[in-house]
Amino acid sequence: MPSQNRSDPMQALIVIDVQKDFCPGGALEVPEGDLVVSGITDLMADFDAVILTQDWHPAGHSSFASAHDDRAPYDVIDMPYGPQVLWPDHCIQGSLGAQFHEGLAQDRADLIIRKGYNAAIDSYSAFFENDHETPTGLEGYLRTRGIQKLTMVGLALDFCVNFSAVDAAGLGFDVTVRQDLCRAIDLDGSLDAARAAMKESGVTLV
Ligand code: VGL
Ligand code: ZN
Repeated sequence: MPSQNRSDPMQALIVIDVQKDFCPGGALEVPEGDLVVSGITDLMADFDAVILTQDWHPAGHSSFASAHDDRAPYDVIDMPYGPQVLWPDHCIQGSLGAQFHEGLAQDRADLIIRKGYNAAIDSYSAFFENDHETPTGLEGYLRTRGIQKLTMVGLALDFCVNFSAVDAAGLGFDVTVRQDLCRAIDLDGSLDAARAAMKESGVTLV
């Protein structure tokens, strides 16, 4: 339920990247990604605030394998900010695949925060780009609204949900991840590593 009492902490639902390209048939499909959509829409009524993130890359983004000579999707390269998985082209600004899944009640969102718009750097987290220091502005938004408790759901559990949850916990937010409303890509043990990283950061996994 939304907070009844003024002294109750404001609670936000953070919905990560529920976009067509991350659903079956999309450019970077997450297995069963579409199965979380109706449950997420149903959950929105229980929160004081609903925030959606949208992966939003310019064409030719440096996280795309196609932007590098002799590289294939899922190769890992060294970028100035650390290792970077190379992805198929996905969530290109303005494209159909960048749109939210049609079952997601996007009208319920107070805020839609886009990320990954800088060509030279990827941004898995809703809080910081992959250099772990360039902010997206979401922290300031939450703090100025007095929101301290976050529940995260969406795609993909082992990438953008994981990085968002770990960063939020590191910033001092109280973070719960609803795994039943997430799905993972699971590259080379990335799901187990993500679960361990979230637990280690103090994220509550349910
Ligand atoms: C994501 C890979 C690349 C995600 C976004 O939403 O988890 N993964 N861009
Ligand atoms: Zn992306």
